[in-house]
Amino acid sequence: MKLYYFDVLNPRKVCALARYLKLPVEFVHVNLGKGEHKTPAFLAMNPNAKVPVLVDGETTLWESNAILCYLARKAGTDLWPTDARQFEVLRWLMWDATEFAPQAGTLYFEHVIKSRFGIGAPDPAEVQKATDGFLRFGAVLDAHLKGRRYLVGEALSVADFAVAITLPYAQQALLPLQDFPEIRRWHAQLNALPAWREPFPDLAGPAALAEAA
Ligand SMILES: N[C@@H](CCC(=O)N[C@@H](CS)C(=O)NCC(=O)O)C(=O)O
Repeated sequence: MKLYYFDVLNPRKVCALARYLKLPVEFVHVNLGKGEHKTPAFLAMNPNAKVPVLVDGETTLWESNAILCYLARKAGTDLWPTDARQFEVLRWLMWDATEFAPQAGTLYFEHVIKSRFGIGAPDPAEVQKATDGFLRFGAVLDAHLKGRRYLVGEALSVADFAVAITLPYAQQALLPLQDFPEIRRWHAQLNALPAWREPFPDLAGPAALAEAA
C-alpha cells in the first residue's frame, strides 16, 4: 500500500491512522511546494491535484475521510463500524466536511499555510468569519463531548481522527478553544497516542533531506 502525503492537514489524519493501526504502508512524500501534485503521473491518481491519495493494488482512493474508513476496514478494526454506530460516525464525518473543517481549516490556512509558503498575510475578514464559525460549531462539538470519552461513545473511531485534525495546530492557527474544555480534554486524550503526535515519517531522515535538496 502506498500513501501519498505532504506534512499538512488532510494527509496528517490518514498518516496518523495508518501508523496507529501499524499497517504496512509505504509513505510517499509529495512536495506541494514544488508542485509535485500537478504532474501528469499524480493527476492520473487524483485529478483534484490534492493529497492524500492511497494506492492499494488495483484500488486508488482519494478523499482523506474515505481513506480513513478504508484503512480501518483493511486493518480489520471497527474504527469504521459496521453496526448502528456507522451512521453516527458518518454523521460526524459529514458534519466535519461541511460545517467544522471549513472554519478550522480557514484559520489553519490563514495563519499556518500562508506564512509557511510565503503567500501573504492573514486576511482579517476571512479570519473573523472563520473565528465566528469556529465558535458556533465548536460549541456543538464541546457540548456533544460532555460525558463521552470519544465522539461516538466510549470507543475511538475514524470520526475522532477526522474531526480533531486541526487541533494539533491550535496554537499557530489561533483556534479559539478557551471556552471549550471538552474539546481540549478530548484532544489531550488523542495526544496520548504516539501515532497522533508523530504521524509523519521522519522528515529529518536522509530521504527527506534528499527530497528537500
Ligand atoms: N477533501 C480533500 C482535501 C484534500 C486537500 O485539500 N489537500 C490539500 C493539503 S491539506 C492539498 O493537497 N492541497 C494542494 C492544492 O490545493 O494545491 C481530502 O479531505 O482529502
